[in-house]
Amino acid sequence: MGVIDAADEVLDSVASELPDEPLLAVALVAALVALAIGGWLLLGYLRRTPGERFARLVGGPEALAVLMHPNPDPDAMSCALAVQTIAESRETDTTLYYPGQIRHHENRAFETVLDMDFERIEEAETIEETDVVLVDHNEPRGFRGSESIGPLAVVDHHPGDGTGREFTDVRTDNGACATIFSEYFDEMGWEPVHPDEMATQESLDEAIQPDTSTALI
Ligand SMILES: [Mn+2]
Repeated sequence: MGVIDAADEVLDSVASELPDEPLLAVALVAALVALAIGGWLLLGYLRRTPGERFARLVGGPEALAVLMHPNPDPDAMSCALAVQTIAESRETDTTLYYPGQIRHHENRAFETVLDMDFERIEEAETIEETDVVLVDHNEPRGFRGSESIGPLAVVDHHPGDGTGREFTDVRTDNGACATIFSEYFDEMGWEPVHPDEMATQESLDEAIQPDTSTALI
């Protein structure tokens, strides 16, 4: 409604005053229709929440890399898990990478208890995927060739100038990057699944699994 109705009205009024030249008339109508469709698409795009735009983006490529900052902490790890959850619900294979080490006891426990599968990298070549999403930092660092990575998307809460090619959501007033991803899930209408309901859940797409919600909290 709205744009379409308005375009209809315009088309009607134009039709009554169409020039006698048939080609010109056709061109005029075609231009108006193109304008109406363009406006409608633009409105749809603007109305989409950041979470929905992010989900569409990471659902695009066949394979996706998620990059955490060096020596990742629970915030970085939970965000990487959140990206994986969203991307894999859209059939995008996802690999989670980190430079440095996961050494602190609490960080190791986080990785073990939540049964996460992270790839440690020392150089950029290890990342095979073309599309990289950066979480909890906005400029790749801490490995050889990090400057060669041009991220597809950046989601972060630290100050800095790093941006993604197609998507940048940096909220420096947020205490945690995980808060941003919790909002994405909220905006998309995803609900957490209770561990007891895992077995009976028909599809785990568009549902937040216990590991992911635990990590984000
Ligand atoms: Mn953080």
